[in-house]
Amino acid sequence: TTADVETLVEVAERAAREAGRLVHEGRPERVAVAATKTSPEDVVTAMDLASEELLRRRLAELRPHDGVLGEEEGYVPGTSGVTWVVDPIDGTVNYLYGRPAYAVSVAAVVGPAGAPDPATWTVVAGCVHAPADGRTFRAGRGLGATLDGRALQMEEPRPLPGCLVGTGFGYRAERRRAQARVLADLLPRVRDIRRTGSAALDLCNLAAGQLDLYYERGLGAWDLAAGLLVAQEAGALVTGLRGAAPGTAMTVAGWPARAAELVRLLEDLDADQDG
Ligand code: LIP
Repeated sequence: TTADVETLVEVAERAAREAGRLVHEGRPERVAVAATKTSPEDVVTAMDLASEELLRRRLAELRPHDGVLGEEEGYVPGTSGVTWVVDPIDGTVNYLYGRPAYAVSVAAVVGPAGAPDPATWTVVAGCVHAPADGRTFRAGRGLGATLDGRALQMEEPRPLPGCLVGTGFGYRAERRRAQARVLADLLPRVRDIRRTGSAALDLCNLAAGQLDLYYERGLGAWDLAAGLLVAQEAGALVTGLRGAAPGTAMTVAGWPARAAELVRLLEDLDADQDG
């Protein structure tokens, strides 16, 4: 029901804000260079773990019968049919360098038994909280999406050559070579490309009109869940290639007609293949 969805959105926001505070206030001043005792990467990993632990603790307290899937500690099933899909820090490289484009992403999903899968889940509530730039995106299925309480509604963008397109890259060299090849074909056909470094924020920025389109290959469920709902509730089509659901193979998001155009282009470029 609407009240149930509203409750889940409240829980998502409360958990995301709390973890966001921990991550933001706990970031050492000069984490990127202060590599005396541990490496900067270790600091980030430790904060990822601490943030996920806090999320799990708070969700267990507020929603004791729900399951949780998190980037760091995997899937713990529940009994209620609701599973929380959490990313304790989305945009860890930005976090490492003190760049503000990182966020805590918390979503509630329902679907078949087992670990949540973007091919079969329904995301019902989500919050993406970016503590360093002080923005909070919320969405409830059927209830719309907001940024800091203001309703988000996408507008029809310009034709493709005028579109600002967000994307992201995987971490492995072979995947990156394939992604660079796709980019070489795409870049001359669009206004410009942005690589923000947080998939969750890319989807939210799309909802807020700061991007016209977004695509990325290789997303994890935790990168995708909350941002997907924010984008959908703001009017975006979020889809995969060749009729597939959005997910690891490919996620494309944007104003429906324009997203469909980008899907066709990415299909022609075999953007879902490494070869
Ligand atoms: C990252 C993303 C980034 C994407 C990377 C990675 P992390 O998440 O959100 O935009 O391009 O592939 O998944 O590792 O910072 O949680």
